[in-house]
Amino acid sequence: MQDRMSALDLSGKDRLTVLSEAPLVAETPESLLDDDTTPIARFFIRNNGLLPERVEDPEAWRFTIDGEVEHPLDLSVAELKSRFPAKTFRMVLECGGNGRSFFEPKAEGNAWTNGGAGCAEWTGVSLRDVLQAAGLKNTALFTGHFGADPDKTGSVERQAMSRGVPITKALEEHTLLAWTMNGEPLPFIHGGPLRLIVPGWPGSLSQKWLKRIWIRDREHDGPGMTSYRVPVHPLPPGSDGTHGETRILESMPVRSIITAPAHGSSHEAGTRTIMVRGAAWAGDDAVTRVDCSIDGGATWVSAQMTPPRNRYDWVRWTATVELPGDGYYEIFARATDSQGRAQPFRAVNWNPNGYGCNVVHRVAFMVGEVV
Ligand SMILES: Nc1nc2c(c(=O)[nH]1)N[C@H]1C(S)=C(S)[C@@H](COP(=O)(O)O)O[C@H]1N2
Ligand SMILES: [Mo]
Repeated sequence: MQDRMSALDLSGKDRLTVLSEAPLVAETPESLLDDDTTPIARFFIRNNGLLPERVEDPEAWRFTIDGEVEHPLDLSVAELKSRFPAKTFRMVLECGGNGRSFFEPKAEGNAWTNGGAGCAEWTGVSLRDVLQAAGLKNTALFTGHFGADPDKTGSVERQAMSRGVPITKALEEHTLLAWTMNGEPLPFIHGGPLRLIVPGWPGSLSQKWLKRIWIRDREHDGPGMTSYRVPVHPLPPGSDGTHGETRILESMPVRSIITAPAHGSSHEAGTRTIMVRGAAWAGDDAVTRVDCSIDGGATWVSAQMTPPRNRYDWVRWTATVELPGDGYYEIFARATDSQGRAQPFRAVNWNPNGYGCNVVHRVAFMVGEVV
């Protein structure tokens, strides 16, 4: 059996950047997010506690739905598959702290650049269909999610993380109980045999190793519910944030990443055209445009976007950028969402836990010899 304390197991993973060894947290360099569908080998990892016991038979994995329901359910993965229609959606999963390292001064927590995100094909059933079978009572207001992973001290009684969503989010068709990732059985490290996918909102809601959903008549109060909050009134950078009103972080902000060329790459002397490729997504909203600039935002070239396959899929985009000569360049990519919000150049929304940083992505490259 695998040692549950040995957290640093990156087998099957391809050049992820480790941000923390115990618990294991690893992000994907932007240039490795160049595929339309993020391969499992390149999908980021975020654990908050230890790993649960591995199971022999994924079909026999059980989970329960209880609380404010007429008929509490206790179902195996096999029963889920046979009782409810399976759906596949390609959807972004993004850590709530993605982009944190761009805050100044440094905010507390894992120093994500833009690689705490990936876009995979998830197959499962809509949580909504299962909740309908359980029969929601009028008092059903919120969910509480429970996984099998013990917390950092090894206590199975204490959850590593247990967050929840307002019932309206749980009832969206795209909120899935998933057992397949990119057509393969959901890998253990990504929460297999069964996990939640709550798209567009912080990844912490997408409970891995799912054992229980508690339907509640009030906001859930599990570990993790007091974090993932952002200030209602803007704070001066570096303040301790112990004062002032906060709200729960829900939809993630619009973000684009440049996946080619790679940061720090060199291109042949005389190169005058660069094909820029990337991805963009916007939490609950749609991406309406992506623009690129090589002059710090003085002029912009608009990107061609491939339409998303379904809601919560990312947009892949390309832009052709003309270069006036050899030398050093910085490309910026800036996405705009369906509410007209574009990515900012500066992270003026500083907060102690470093949420919501979506500054434009910058990639520097050279054409020709370094002089
Ligand atoms: N049971 C459990 N589920 C969890 C976590 C965890 O520590 N334990 N981490 C959450 C966080 S913070 C994120 S960002 C995503 C990461 O999913 P991944 O490791 O598959 O990329 O899982 C979420 N689900
Ligand atoms: Mo996260």
